[in-house]
Amino acid sequence: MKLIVAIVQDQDAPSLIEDLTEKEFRITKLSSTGGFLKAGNTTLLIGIEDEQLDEVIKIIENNCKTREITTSLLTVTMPGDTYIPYPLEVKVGGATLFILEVEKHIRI
Ligand code: 2BA
Repeated sequence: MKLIVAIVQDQDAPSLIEDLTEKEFRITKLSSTGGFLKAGNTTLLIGIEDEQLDEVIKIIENNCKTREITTSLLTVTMPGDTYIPYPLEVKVGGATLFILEVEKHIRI
């Protein structure tokens, strides 16, 4: 058995969850925040059998898009201690996946 930890963009989460639950996969949805952009994203925990891995990755690929966003995250120091926002282009991935081996899964 495997546990997929999938970090996806909030916009992609509803359709992804719908497609996964339709195929009878079980999911836990967590609200998360990216460390770099400090913006909300969605983390899904998906427990699956080994042979289901390719199918789940395909469903994630079909639902999650890479987007380029402009953020004013960085600041530039100006003379006199003035800070001005510095626009930065960031490509946010369709999904970041961590795939872990599960030693034991118990449902009580
Ligand atoms: P964030 O940390 O908010 O990162 C958003 C995007 O900003 C990243 O997209 C990447 O393009 C860029 N970025 C992140 N850290 C950076 C840095 N130190 N310097 C320059 N650019 C940086 P993705 O790589 O697609 O990541 C999307 C979200 O997935 C991340 O949001 C984070 O929540 C999660 N994530 C990605 N890689 C991770 C990892 N190795 N461990 C844990 N979470 C990860």
